[in-house]
Amino acid sequence: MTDRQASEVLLGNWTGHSTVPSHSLYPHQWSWDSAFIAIGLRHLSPRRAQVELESLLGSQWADGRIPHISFSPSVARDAYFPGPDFWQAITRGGIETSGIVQPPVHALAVWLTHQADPVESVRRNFLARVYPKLVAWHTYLREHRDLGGHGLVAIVHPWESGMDNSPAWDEALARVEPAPLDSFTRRDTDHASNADRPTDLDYGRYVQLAATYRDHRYDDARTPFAFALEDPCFNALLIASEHALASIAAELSLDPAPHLSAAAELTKSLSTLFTDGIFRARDLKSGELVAADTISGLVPLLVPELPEATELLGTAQGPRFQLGKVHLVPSYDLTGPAFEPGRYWRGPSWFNTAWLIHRALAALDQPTLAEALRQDFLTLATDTDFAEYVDPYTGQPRGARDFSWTAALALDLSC
Ligand code: 2M8
Repeated sequence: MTDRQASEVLLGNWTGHSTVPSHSLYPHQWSWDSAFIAIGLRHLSPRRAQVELESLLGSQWADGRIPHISFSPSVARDAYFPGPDFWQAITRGGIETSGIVQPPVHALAVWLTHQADPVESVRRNFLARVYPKLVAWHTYLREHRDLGGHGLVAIVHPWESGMDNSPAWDEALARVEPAPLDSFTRRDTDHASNADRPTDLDYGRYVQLAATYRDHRYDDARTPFAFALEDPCFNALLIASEHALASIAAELSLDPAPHLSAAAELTKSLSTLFTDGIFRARDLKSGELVAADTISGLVPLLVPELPEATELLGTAQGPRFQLGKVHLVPSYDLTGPAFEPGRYWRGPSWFNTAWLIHRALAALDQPTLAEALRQDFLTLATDTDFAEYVDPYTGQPRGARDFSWTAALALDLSC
């Protein structure tokens, strides 16, 4: 793996103030992509990594939410669906955005970016400028999105999980009346194979859910959410980010205690999602834990001092995910009834989740597993031209190539 190839991908996808995940499939700025991208960019240019995160935070709403897409005015309005005309959301600063969110990995990215070059960070006053925005983001999630009252954040759209067509959402989505298929035009299948993407029926439901939220002006108290689930990955990343905020606060000579206590409370609440050796999403409509094991349920391995860590690590290595025996970490249970090795979040292995699991393994003092995962990651990233995702059995590339977070995280793991 050469750092030069990864750097070229990142430079090619840079737009002047942020990085597109892929010029063809995703030609705007995505929220959690930007966080992962900054984690790699910090090795190329710490300043550019700071700018990436600052520009994302520039699209933050007055209520604190960081929208999942920040639309670029220089890209055709219909280049991506759903585009700005669908979402009808604009910030006070005049930036057009979507109205939903994505997993909160940003504070962790900010902290890692700062650490890459503390002198440049202090010179640009980076932490002091972004800290209040990150606090507002977490406050939005905790105050507006604890829809179940369990002390956990709920997602209200599959896109909010970042794992759009995960089998974990099937049952909840089946209750949603899809928007008529002739009422919108997909653009994703212009750039990627139909077989690698969500189905048209999935899209009809995604559109319906987003339109309902939009039609209620993205008001969390008033929207009749047809889809609301507590996702383990989303909440685990919030916990990891609260720990990062504690480090940032200490660095700024502020009190880290509120962040540590928020992290402790969330960690306790997260335990209520643990069953059968893994974390599962709670469907707030049925009140039940969803009977589908996905990579989301392994991401809590990242949570410091997780009481369930040993059992969870056993599950990662067991038949459902075969950590160390297949490529990276599959997005869904290899033995599950809905497993498809090539379809997006229904089986393929992804580089961002592999990076999260690698980080967890290193923190859990599992050097052999961590190193094997790192080597597999670096080999696959270059062999597949930085693919968006891969078949867990064959390593065959799927989705986009020259994909930004694949290149960024490869750069991070090679340093
Ligand atoms: C994918 O999601 C978008 C919608 O947000 C899409 O399919 O059009 C997901 O993989 C998501 O996790 C990712 O952030 C986004 C951009 O890379 O693409």
